[in-house]
Amino acid sequence: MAYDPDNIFAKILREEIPANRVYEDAQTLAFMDIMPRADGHLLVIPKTQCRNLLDASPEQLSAVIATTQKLSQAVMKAFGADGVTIQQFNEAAGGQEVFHLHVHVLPRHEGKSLRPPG
Ligand code: IU
Repeated sequence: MAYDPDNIFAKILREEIPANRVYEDAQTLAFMDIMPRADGHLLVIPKTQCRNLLDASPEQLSAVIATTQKLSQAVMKAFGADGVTIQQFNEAAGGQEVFHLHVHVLPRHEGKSLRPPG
């Protein structure tokens, strides 16, 4: 499937729309999810065009996963979490709503469920 350069995360990358950015390096950006399903819910994206996991290069995957690990450790510490859930959706049938590769980082506390989407 083709990459749409006007998807919302591409606009965040170009700073055409605001986002609560929490981390950035040469290859990745992370920002807070606008509809958090847990306190500290953030998203990690590659800076280069990529529709989803099915479309990702080894370099994009490696950069996104390295940032995901780093921020999982940081956000667990910041929010006193007991664990972290990593989620990633591919294509509409797989639950994807924004068509730029992104990984959800969801800090978790013992006995506490995720809030529903929306
Ligand atoms: P997806 O199912 O992983 O593709 O859902 C997209 C996520 O992006 C979802 O959790 C939204 O709350 C989130 N999001 C966002 O953080 N900022 C935005 O401007 C938009 C969606 I639109």
